[in-house]
Amino acid sequence: MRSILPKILILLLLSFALASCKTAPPKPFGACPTPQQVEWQKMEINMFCHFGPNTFSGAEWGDGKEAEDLFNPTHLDCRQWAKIAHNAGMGGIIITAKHHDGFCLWPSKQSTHTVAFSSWQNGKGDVLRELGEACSDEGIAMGVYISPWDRNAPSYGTEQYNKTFQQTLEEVLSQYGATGKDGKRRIFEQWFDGANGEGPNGKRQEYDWHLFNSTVARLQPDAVIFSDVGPGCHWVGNENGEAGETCFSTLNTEGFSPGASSPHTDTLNHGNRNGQHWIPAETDVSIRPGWFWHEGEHPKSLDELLRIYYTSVGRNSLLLLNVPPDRRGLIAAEDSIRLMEFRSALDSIFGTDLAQKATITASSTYGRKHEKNYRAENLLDADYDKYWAASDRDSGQTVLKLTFDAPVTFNRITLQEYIPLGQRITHLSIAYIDTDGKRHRLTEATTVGYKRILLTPTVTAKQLTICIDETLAPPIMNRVGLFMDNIYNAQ
Ligand code: FUL
Repeated sequence: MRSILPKILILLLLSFALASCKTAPPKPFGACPTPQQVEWQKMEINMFCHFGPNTFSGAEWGDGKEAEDLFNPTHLDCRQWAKIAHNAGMGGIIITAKHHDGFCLWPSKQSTHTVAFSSWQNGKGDVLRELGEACSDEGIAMGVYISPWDRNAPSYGTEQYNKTFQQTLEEVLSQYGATGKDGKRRIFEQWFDGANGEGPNGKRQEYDWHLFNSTVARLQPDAVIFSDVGPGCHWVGNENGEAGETCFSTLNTEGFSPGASSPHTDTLNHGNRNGQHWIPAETDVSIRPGWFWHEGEHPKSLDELLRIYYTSVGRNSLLLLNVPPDRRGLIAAEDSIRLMEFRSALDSIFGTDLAQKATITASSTYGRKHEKNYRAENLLDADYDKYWAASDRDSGQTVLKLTFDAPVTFNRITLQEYIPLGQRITHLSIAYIDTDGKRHRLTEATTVGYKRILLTPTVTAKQLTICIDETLAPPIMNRVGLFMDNIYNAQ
């Protein structure tokens, strides 16, 4: 008896020690986002504001020869823009600080084609300053579109222009932005247009992208840089609001640059499977036919906006919705009303998550049996950083099963991969068991990424199975949701 007791004690201690020891978290796979890119992706919808001389001339591309006095908003109120964006659930506004006509919405020292040379507010006006203050007050972020293509700059087409453009960036990125709690002005996204036409003297410019990007990184290290090829996020390849059904956030950029030398639009639309860099897609589309406000044009219908939401945010991309202010410098009432309808439709569709009623299990879970860090229940938890991970020894199919005490009726399924650890899923199929106990195939999909929304016929189910059958690495997800959309009827 005496000799056995210590052994039992040791065994007990050992098993206790084993039980309390935690498995190291799963390792990231492939190219992964920076924390800034994760925060950017969580914004989901932002507002684009095309505003400048074109608002007054009716053009889409000004030629750089327009008189400065043409720019003359009668009631500019950036607070109205910021309030509308905020109420529409958008996290930030990106303004065309300088479009292809070269006209600067702030008193730039690099140009004479600016607000300072107009009679608007006696040459003392500054749209960027007003927007920065408005965004700070509304608690939303500010970003800037600054076109490298400049149809006014006399030095365009020479090496000097790259330096002038760098100084232009310096001015904007060091003086403007939304003020954070620390009092610093922040620009959350720098938007670089790839368009590269002729300057005033008929010459084209070889852009020094390295100089431009490094200037942004130096002055606004947290800014996500948009261009056809990133480095922060990339153009989705069209202006219709449509990301590819297969949409990888990874992209191969070697040998490519923005503009004419960018990857094929089809590649931009789908990304590259297991691509070298994490450069997610941004879907830019206008609420109206033009990018700038034009007399006689009207905003898209609610149905069209919902379609765009499903094909952008619902396909692993961020939606940048352009809402152009009019000649008063205000967002027109019909656009603002449409945005509020859009917001309330999204709130009503996604307000009740029916998956919350489920008991959820996974055919495989990472870590030891007793560990709860990676369990399937995390898929129903709102905490972004709680996730389910499949066992790292898993190869082949992993099945998530949602079982309901009382059947649920739905037609939208949202899935989210935990992107800080990479994008892994490349195919899945979904089936359900109806109230009679019959099994039906429901839908299938390729990529998931940050967020995928699957549109299905309306079904009533006792059980739902998500079979993840093709991955680049064992799947890791942080959310599954089920919703009923009674507003947008197309599937
Ligand atoms: C394009 C520009 O040429 C359009 O005018 C618009 O600004 C759009 C967002 O990007 O490349």
